[in-house]
Order: sequence, then C-alpha cells, then structure tokens
Amino acid sequence: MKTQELIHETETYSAANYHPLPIVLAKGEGIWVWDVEGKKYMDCLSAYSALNQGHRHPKIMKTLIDQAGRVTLTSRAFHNDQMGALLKKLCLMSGMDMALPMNTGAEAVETAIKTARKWGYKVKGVPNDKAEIIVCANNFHGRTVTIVTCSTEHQYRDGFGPFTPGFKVVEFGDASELEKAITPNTVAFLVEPIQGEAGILMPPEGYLTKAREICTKNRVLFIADEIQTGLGRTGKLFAYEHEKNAKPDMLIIGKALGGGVYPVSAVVSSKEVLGVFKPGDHGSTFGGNPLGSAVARTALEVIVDEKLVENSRELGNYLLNQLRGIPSKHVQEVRGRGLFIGVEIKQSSGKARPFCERLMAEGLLAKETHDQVIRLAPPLTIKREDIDWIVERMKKILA
Ligand code: IF1
Repeated sequence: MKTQELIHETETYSAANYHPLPIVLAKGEGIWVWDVEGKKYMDCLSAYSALNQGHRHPKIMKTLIDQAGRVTLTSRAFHNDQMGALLKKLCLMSGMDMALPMNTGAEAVETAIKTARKWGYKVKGVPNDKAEIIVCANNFHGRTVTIVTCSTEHQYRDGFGPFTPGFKVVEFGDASELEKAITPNTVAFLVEPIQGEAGILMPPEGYLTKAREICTKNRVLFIADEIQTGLGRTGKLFAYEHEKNAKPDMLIIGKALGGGVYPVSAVVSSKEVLGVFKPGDHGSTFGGNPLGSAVARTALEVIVDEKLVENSRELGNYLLNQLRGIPSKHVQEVRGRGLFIGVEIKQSSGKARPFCERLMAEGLLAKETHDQVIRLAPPLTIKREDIDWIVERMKKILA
C-alpha cells in the first residue's frame, strides 16, 4: 500500500484527533526517517523530544532485545531485577532521593499532583480537600481531565468538563503574580521551565530562581515539568539548571526517558515528599516494568556516554546563530536553548504550517506549534554537517 491508501485507511478507522502532515513513515534510523515511497527525511521533531537519542539507537535496541528475551512484565505485586537500578541512576543524575515510575507524561504529571496534595495534607497540614496548586497560563502538561483543567487553551478543555477543583492560573514569567496567588492552602507550583507547546517560550532571566525562593519561603512545592525540556534537550541535563538555585522539589520526566522505544516516565523527588506514599496509595500495571526499566537505564547511559547534553548545547548555539543570520522578511524571531528552537513567522507572512509543508518537500520534517512557530528539535545525536543541512533548507524556504 502506498501513501494515499494508507492515509485513507487511517482516516477511515482512526478518531480524527490529529491532523498529521501527509506523509507515512515506515523506517527510522538515527536522525533520519523514510516514508513508504522510500523518500528520506531528517526528523527535526524527534517525536516531540521523545527521540533525543535518535531512532533505534543500537545500544538501546540491544537492551530492548536482550531484556525481551528474559522478562518483560511482572507487575509491582513482585519485585523485578531492573527497576531499582533505573531509579537509582535517575536519582543520582538528578540529585534526588526517590523516584516513582509511571509510563506516559500525563500519568507522571497526575502522579506529581497527587503527591503534592498528599504532602500538603500529611506534612504541611492543609485542611482536607482544600489543597491548591498554581499553574501557568499557556501551559502544556498533558491530556487527562485533571490536567486539561489546568489548561488555558479553549480547545483542550472544550467538551471535557466537569473539571477538577483546586487549581489557580498565573502568568508564566511573572514571579510577583505567583507570590500573590499563594495562600496557606497552596501545596505546589507546577511549571515548565521553558514552555514547549506555547511556542518555545523562555521565562525572563531569574524567574525560576525567584519562583524557587517564593516557594521555599511559603512552604510550597516547586514542581518542574521537564517531560519535554529534560534529558539534554535545552543544552543542560534539566532546563532548570539554566538558572542559579532553581532546583525543584519535584521533577517530572518522560518522553526521552524511554529512549524512543517505550513509554517510561517518572516523578523524582526527596524522601520528605515521595515518602508520603504507603502501599496501595497509588500505582500502575506497567509502571516500573523490567522491559521499560532496562530500556530507560540504557537511554540515560546513552545521554551521558555520548555527551548528548554537551552536543545539544554546542550545536544548539550554532544552529541558533546560523538561523539568526538568515536574511528573511518572514521571520519575527528565532529563539531557543540547546536543540530546542522556535522560528516564529510574522503574522503578515501567514501561518507556520505552509512553511513546514515546504520543509517537508525539501526533506526536513518539522511541526508547527501555536500557528506561528516552526519548532526545530532534532535528535541530540545530530552532527555539525547535519545542522548545516538544516540551515540550507531553512534558507531556501525563508527566502
Ligand atoms: C500531543 C504539545 C509537545 C509535555 C509536557 C507533559 C506532556 C507533554 C511539558 C504529556 C506532552 C506532547 C504530547 C503531544 C504533543 C506534545 C506537545 F505540542 F502538545 F505541547 F511536545 F510540545 N508535559 N507533549 O510537552 O506527556 O502524556 O503525551 O506522554 O499530541 O498531545 P504524554
């Protein structure tokens, strides 16, 4: 079957909750993918940063196959011989004490919300059912009912009520608004260190440090959703490290933790915070399973061994500078950190999607975000000559 037939089949049987570019992928390797017609493309979306290690990284594939030959799923009713080593590595890398493994990002965010509430009642002493969590306007934390409660995007909430009480929204980047929103019942402030879906928005310098300070002063948990920004994407292992003294109380990690093969997510925190859980309080059939745990441990090893964080920082700076040097009347702004880059198209030049379609015709896959922004986020295994390849194509479509 070729492209049109496959798209027709998908559109017939799939709920229409996506509007993909008209391309059907059949193979991936490293930073490259191939469609069913055999045409080769560079993947500059990396499955929304879930493919930081590239497609089918050989070390990760070896772990996947080796572990599949032993045991894949045990449930948490029994211990398995892989989960502990993953969580230990995750804690050592993030400077935390304990982790709680889940599968998808949304589940990890839900877990963080439950943890913060439980901590609020058991440790901080908030009266029952009064816990408040502060989130930011234009956030993206996932798609569950509770998480879309936090969303300020009409479409993400429309038709999905009634919603979960206990959330307050403040402007992203405004620390004084955060401070004013805090009450004695506030248990947490949940934030993306760089807002991804909102269009790769960096907060004003010092915002995270200030937010950390305000949270400490008011005994509010500072929670960073690093599902998209973590594990090297922004040129640091975690994006909060771009600021001084901004270490969160809780880190939410997902996407690239699964090495591009398997959904693995986790909440990582201190003993005081994750220590609130007792057996039976929370769980997941697949969370912490041996196949995912083995894959995730190798996924982390690849990030360290292949210096992907450093590569992201270096080549991200290089790409940012090259893009800024492209003369074009269509570009409003080029911004980003590491290999997490947004090229904002001027309103007067139309939307970003036609630009992404032209990039696709040039063999470069990128997805627009929020109408005006072309997002460039290739696998962190990318090399300098591949960056030059991107720049050539960007020059062509922005001319
Ligand atoms: C979709 C966006 C990216 C996330 C952060 C939690 C989650 C995500 C910071 C939930 C997921 C995704 C999901 C995907 C598109 C995508 C996305 F444009 F919608 F915002 F990446 F930029 N926190 N992000 O970015 O993780 O449950 O999906 O594993 O189509 O919804 P998940």
